Amino acid sequence: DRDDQRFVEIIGVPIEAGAGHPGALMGPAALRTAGLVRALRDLGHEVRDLGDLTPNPWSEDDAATARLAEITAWSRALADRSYAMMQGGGVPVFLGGDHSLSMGSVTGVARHCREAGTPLFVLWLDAHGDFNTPHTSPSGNMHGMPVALLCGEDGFDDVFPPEQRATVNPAHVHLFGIRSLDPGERRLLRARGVDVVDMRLIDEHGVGVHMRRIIERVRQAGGHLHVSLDVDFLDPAIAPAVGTAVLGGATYREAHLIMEMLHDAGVVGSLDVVELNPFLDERGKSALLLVDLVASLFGRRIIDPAVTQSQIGGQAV
Ligand code: HAR
Ligand code: MN
Ligand code: MN
Ligand code: MN
Repeated sequence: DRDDQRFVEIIGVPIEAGAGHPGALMGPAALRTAGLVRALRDLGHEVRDLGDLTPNPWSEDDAATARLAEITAWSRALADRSYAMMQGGGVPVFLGGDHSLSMGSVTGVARHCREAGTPLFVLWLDAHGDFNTPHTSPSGNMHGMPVALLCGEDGFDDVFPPEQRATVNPAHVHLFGIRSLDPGERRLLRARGVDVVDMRLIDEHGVGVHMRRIIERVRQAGGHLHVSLDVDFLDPAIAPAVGTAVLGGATYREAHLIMEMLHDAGVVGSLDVVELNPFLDERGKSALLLVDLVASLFGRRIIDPAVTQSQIGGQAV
């Protein structure tokens, strides 16, 4: 299942109903403009761009529930599409759109993994825990809730019909880069035993220590790793195109190192790139950085390994 032997399938999910600020629906277009498809093809991958997803029409009669109705329509369409993409054997890349899209993308991946008997792990690169429920959310914004839905928390009964649901074991979720949690989600995360690698741990140990731990775990289980990359994981100085910026995020090299280690491990089977709000970008710099990070995840390196001669203890590194 090494990603460099499989084709890459890209789909845009221009949804912004889960976010407090408009603009994320322009995300897929900005990532294409920044050269995502070309960057992956230059690495030798077969890339298929499926265009943007279209959900079934939803009714917005009631202003109070219109956003939930919209997210429900997108989630159901995306869960089916994500499952079909997984069954097709490629590596799906979901371009957001706000983070509520992961309710659909990961649900489809989880259904595939359940049927294949493959343990599913999720690496959630984000400033936020996204573990609120409708009962705990201070804002009501659904982009702050997808992990809770995926882990089967209460309050999401209307999003998927029972036959479409597929959940993720909270003990298989790794939140990474976290620096903003609300009181309710903090309690829930602790109660469910979710691994939270916050920025304090990253500062103290470096990203490498924790990435090695997570990668080893997925490898030993023979698992599938879904990576969900929220742009606000990155420091807002290098990626300003987010509606919910939080100071103290990942640096340029921390983010690239994560992607490089993931590529070398060959464990990533699906990817979300979410929360890019091009309306808030500075001359495309966030979109361009995201394209470079995805390229690192799919095999771009600084130096050809054949050129590297560094050794530690007589072993090539
Ligand atoms: N935790 C806050 C809330 O629920 C903010 C969530 C913001 N979420 C994202 N995605 N931008 O991570 O409202
Ligand atoms: Mn598979
Ligand atoms: Mn976030
Ligand atoms: Mn998020």
